[in-house]
Amino acid sequence: MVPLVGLARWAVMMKIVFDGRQLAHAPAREMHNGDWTAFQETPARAEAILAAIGPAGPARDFGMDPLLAVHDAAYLDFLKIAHADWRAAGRTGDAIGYAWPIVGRRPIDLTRIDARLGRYSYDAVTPIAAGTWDAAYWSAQSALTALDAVAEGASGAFALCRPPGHHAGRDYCGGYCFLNSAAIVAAEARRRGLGPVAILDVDYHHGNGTQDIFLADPSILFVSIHADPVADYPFYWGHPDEDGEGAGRGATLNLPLPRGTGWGTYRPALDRALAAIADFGTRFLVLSFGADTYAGDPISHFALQRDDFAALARHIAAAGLPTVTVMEGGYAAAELGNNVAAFLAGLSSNG
Ligand code: Q9C
Ligand code: ZN
Repeated sequence: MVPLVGLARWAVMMKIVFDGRQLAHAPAREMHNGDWTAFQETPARAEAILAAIGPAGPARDFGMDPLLAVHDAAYLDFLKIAHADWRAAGRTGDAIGYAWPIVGRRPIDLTRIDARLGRYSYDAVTPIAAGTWDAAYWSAQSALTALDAVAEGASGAFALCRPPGHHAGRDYCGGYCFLNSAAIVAAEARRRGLGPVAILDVDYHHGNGTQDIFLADPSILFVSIHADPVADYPFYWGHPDEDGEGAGRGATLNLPLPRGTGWGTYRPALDRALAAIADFGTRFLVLSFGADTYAGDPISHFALQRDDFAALARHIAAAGLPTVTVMEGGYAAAELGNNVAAFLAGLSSNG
């Protein structure tokens, strides 16, 4: 094998799961700052990561039950047929909503595709293409396969989830996400008696879907380090006063950071996150990993470098918890593979 000159080679020593059917989701474009631009969450992202981290094992099929433990059945039915309904309505291209029922409208059970797109989504960056359901289904199954490896005794496993999941809630898609793999893994880990379960979300964007799913649930801790939503997507979630609801008060922790954040600012927030995870009595960790905190990310504004991903991962690994890592965002195509490889190498290290 010819070593790559000038590039650190990162040895990734953990089970990696990916299913080729996850490539089927390939919308053409998204709404960005008032214009149509090329869709960022491309199949090429997964291919770049695979090229850098080595071969992946296939997903096993755990069926619909673990998905239904987190998502609304009517939402899943909608996702399965939304693109076909769109075509049946005489449309071309990808299905996308243009009217949303803002909070306070009655949940009327309408059938028109546009009404249903609005009902089950909250933004205009998440088109549904012909292959979306299949890709999202196998993305979630990859995550469940990674969980299975850890439940069988592996210290960690990585699911190359794509499409990502952390912006998807119980009954909505958004932020390029359809099925919330991190939440599905967390709920399934709890069901298997592996808890207490914590979810640590280190994607650049707040994991609003994951937060919503467990907001009133005291049994799963959700901790997120992300760009301050005052200035960044998803705007309406991820503020520091959001700490859970009802019985779930105290089981949500939001640590927003300013634009420009590098490792020096990030690390103290990570220490707080890990302290909360330890205090919770966590015995099983689900890690929502986004590489969009990278300095060169085209849609984000943090300043982490490739080596910082290794340091970030080593700090998390020092907690010594069985961990399922699921891929979320990361859009700097040329560096994405190396950044993910650095992160996974750091996770595999012992301290
Ligand atoms: N002007 C994930 O990283 N659009 N989703 C941002 C910036 C939405 C990101 C536009 C970003 C969604 C999984
Ligand atoms: Zn993101």
